[in-house]
Amino acid sequence: MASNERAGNEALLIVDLQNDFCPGGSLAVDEGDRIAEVINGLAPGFPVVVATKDWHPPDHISFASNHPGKEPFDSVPVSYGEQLLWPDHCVQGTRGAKFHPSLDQKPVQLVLHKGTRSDLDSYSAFFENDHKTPTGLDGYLRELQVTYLYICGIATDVCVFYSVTDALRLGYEVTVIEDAVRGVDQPAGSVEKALDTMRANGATITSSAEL
Ligand code: VGL
Ligand code: ZN
Repeated sequence: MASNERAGNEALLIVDLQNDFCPGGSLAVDEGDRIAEVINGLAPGFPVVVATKDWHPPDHISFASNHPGKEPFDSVPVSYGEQLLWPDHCVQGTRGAKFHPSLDQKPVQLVLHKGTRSDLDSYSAFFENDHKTPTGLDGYLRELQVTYLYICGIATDVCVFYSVTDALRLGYEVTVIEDAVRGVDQPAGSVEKALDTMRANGATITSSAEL
């Protein structure tokens, strides 16, 4: 099926295509900016397009800078388990938190901000990291009768992975667009592992050319 003939129950979910996750950003993912072109080609064909933004306050719990003596990629125990620490990124209102300029925002209907609370991180587009607090996205998609989700964006092994995992758990049919995702891959091999796990959990992994 050509990308301009998507069915009415299909939505495209673009995860965190923001400056800080692209080359030059504070938590840059290799080639993060390269996926914009692929996404721009696909998005106009979808009846529903949602984009998420990681959107943290400066005192966010996931920033190593807010934990004296800790470095990025260390972890700390928090109320909802272990929190992996990151360089400061996607601070609300900053340039790093903006969508990458190569992303065409015109087809995007809903922009969902996540990770907005100081004391709670959010990798998944559906639930905060306590795995209980919903973002509202499931309700939005259900009301629009969406049952098929095509997921792209950053990072394959973090926010894309957790969004796919929750989407499957919530009963959506999920396809990951392999040439429209990029990962942190820290530690090395985690992108491959994330793809394998998503496939094992029932996601389809495919390329944009096959849509
Ligand atoms: C992400 C690390 C920290 C992501 C967000 O969008 O994958 N990764 N915050
Ligand atoms: Zn974050």
